[in-house]
Amino acid sequence: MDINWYPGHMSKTRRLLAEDVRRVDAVCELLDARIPLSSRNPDIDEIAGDKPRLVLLNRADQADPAVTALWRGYFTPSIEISAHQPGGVRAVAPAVRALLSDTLAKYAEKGQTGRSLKIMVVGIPNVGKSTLINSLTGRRTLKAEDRPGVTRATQWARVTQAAGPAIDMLDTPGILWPRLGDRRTGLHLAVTGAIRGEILDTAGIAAELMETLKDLYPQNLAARYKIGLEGSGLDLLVAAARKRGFLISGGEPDVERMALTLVSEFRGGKLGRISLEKPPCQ
Ligand SMILES: Nc1nc2c(ncn2[C@@H]2O[C@H](COP(=O)(O)OP(=O)(O)OP(=O)(O)O)[C@@H](O)[C@H]2O)c(=O)[nH]1
Ligand SMILES: [Mg+2]
Repeated sequence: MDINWYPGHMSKTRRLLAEDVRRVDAVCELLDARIPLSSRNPDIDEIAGDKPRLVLLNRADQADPAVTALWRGYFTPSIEISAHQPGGVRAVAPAVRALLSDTLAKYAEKGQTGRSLKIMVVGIPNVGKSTLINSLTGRRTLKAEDRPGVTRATQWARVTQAAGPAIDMLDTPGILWPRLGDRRTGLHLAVTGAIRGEILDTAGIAAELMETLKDLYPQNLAARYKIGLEGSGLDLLVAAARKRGFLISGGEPDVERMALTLVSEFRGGKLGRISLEKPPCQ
């Protein structure tokens, strides 16, 4: 995939985060539950250093629940969340307190009962970091939109809890890493919306997505587009375009339009709850 993968400002953000991490007690790493491996920034290990870390498998509402359960066993500690729903983030504060139980015990020993826990929230663009923090604070102070690159600077927000200490959360701009591992990683980041649409070859990506869906979720595909599943991803895209009546002049199928439709319907959950990646060796 030939794209401008690593915007210049990201190395600067990376350096800033490496500074900020010194001032926090722990790091919450947001992954997209549909693509946990592809959405895991390999640079986070270096940025987070030896700080305690909690993996949050976000967009659980869009992922296959059985597969998410496998991922929870793969990453420890980890929890699944749906950041856009207040009820979908209930497990976060207790998990943070459990992660930092030693720190809390130390504060209690020193009589620092009012002291807050400081958490840095990191993850790739558009995974839901700002949305998560807004749901936790119950306020929409952070800008969150369905496109990558919305948050441009770090910002603190305080989460107060009925039980337990306040949690200060640092929202951060989404970051990618300089070298994309393999082609599949790029495909998965593209179809889930972590990479900007206008720099992508949508037809190529949609054809590959068709191919993947045919392997993993054939029933969902057949039910949504009422097509047979013989042929390549591109063949399926053409068949779906015809079925939908997406035609260009001369009666040829409008593959480009169908490609945009498929990606947008996948992102919108119209194909059902789908996980594109399973833990290795399962
Ligand atoms: N369905 C669903 N949508 C979500 C979830 N979490 C976030 N979103 C949506 O994803 C989009 C991106 O959310 P943001 O919070 O702006 O993402 P971000 O990680 O802050 O992105 P950057 O600031 O660009 O790094 C928004 O439209 C959210 O409503 C989730 O768990 N489920
Ligand atoms: Mg953001």
